[in-house]
Amino acid sequence: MKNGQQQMQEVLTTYFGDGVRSCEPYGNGHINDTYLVTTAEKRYILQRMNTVVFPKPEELMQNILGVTDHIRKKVTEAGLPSDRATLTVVATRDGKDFYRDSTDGYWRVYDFVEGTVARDAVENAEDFYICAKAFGEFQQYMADYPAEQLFETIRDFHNTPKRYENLMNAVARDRCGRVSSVHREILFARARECFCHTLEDAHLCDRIPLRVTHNDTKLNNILFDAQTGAATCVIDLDTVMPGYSVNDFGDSIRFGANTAAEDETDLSRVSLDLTLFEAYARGFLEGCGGRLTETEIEMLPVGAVMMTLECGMRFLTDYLEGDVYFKIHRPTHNLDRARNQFALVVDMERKMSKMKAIVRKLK
Ligand code: ADP
Ligand code: GN1
Ligand code: MG
Repeated sequence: MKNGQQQMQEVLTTYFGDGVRSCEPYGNGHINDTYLVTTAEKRYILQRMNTVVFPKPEELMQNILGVTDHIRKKVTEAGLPSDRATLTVVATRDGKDFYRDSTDGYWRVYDFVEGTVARDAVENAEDFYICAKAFGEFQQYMADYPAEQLFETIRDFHNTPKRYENLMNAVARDRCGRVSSVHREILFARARECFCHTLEDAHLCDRIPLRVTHNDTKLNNILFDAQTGAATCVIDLDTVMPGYSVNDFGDSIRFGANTAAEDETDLSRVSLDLTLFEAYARGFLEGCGGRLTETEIEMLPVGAVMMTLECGMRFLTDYLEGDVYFKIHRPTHNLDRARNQFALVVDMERKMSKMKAIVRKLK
């Protein structure tokens, strides 16, 4: 049986022979194990794909190759430089797009997108506007992508009623004996059960369409040019699937327009920054280039509350299930995150009419 270090050596040799100078953990993602690999010539991102989260890594990689090819083509057609505009998958030395190691671990390598930075917090409204425009443009690029070619990498990923159901199932199981300590949080979710259906119902009544969306529009899933601050590359393409545009909007607001970090435990610091909300709404609408329908635009604030509530329920579910999904760095990390997201939901509900007024003004 190989230990972790031997396993890593096997992977590095498969990709780089004996050319590796260093290999260090990298970034702040919650899902994959990410490493920065340096060779004499170049830098790379090596990721061990999370097969608990993504049970079919072959399909996942097929999606990524399709999506990155498509974006590269679109950018080239628009006469823009394409070298850093999307992720580039690097093949193993024997030409495979990913590597399955001898213990069934799945690995992939991307070119490191040089001269860029990922940010974990919004520094100013202008940066957030730039991020919004990039995620909006991403939807434009993907508008003519054949959705039937995309595998559903995580079933019911943003199906909020299903997320609610998962939470209630976790409560019933109480696998780790934690339910007694989170009654308030469970009641909080229960009180919003009806709201969870808003977008699914709107879709069923043909009020909002399914589009090819990113589905994980966190600020740190965009790389900014370190010199100019321009958005260079949308990354973390694991969840590109059919979804609702308002959820792509909402997930960015959830993360970036929170006045506190996602895991801040001092809940008095958690609130929705309406200036950032407005900057993002402006950028997103511009980026989408007039493609969103009137109803989608009207429902953008609903997307913000939906993604925040859903994410809070997902963190709470994971806490009850024993922290098996999201990476944690302290024992109550998922609970802290859930409480934080629920506090943000409360502030968003309070500010709903203001969010609506902003969106109406920008329309
Ligand atoms: P996760 O799914 O765990 O969030 P990501 O694919 O988002 O994993 O990668 C985690 C972090 O690694 C990103 O937030 C970013 O900082 C960095 N990163 C990922 N891919 C690249 C790349 N090709 N070039 C530079 N940085 C990258
Ligand atoms: C995860 O992979 P990352 O860290 O960009 C998660 C998102 C959550 C987010 C919460 C595939 O995003 O859905 O909103 O954590 N990604 C997946 O921070 O579940
Ligand atoms: Mg990420």
